[in-house]
Amino acid sequence: MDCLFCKIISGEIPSHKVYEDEFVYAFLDIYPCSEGHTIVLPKKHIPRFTEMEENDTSTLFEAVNRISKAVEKTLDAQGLNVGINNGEVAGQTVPHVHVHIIPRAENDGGGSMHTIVE
Ligand code: DGP
Repeated sequence: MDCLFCKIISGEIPSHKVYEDEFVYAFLDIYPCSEGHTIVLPKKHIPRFTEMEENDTSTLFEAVNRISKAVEKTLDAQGLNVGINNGEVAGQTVPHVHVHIIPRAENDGGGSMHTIVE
């Protein structure tokens, strides 16, 4: 499978691993929006979020919730953006479903989801 994130999961491409279990892999984003910017993905190759089966989304988001709490605590972040770019027009550059966890702090200069559509 010629997929960048599948290669990261298999270890063919190195990554800074944050978490791994049977279904999910998490690692630090190479172009972080803030310190600790983490990507969580299902090990199963599924191109887009809207192609996922419901039970796979449950498994993914249970892990996202657990990892979000750990990231927030570890970095003492004041908040997080947790989100998915679904499809190229929405900014998805790697066609393997992934969730961004982006730690936020007051006055960090970043916007909110609204900034995209305003
Ligand atoms: P998206 O734009 O939602 O498809 O996010 C893809 C993210 O993947 C982007 O923020 C940068 C990150 N990324 C791309 N290539 C690599 C890589 O080789 N290693 C790591 N750690 N992250 C990568």
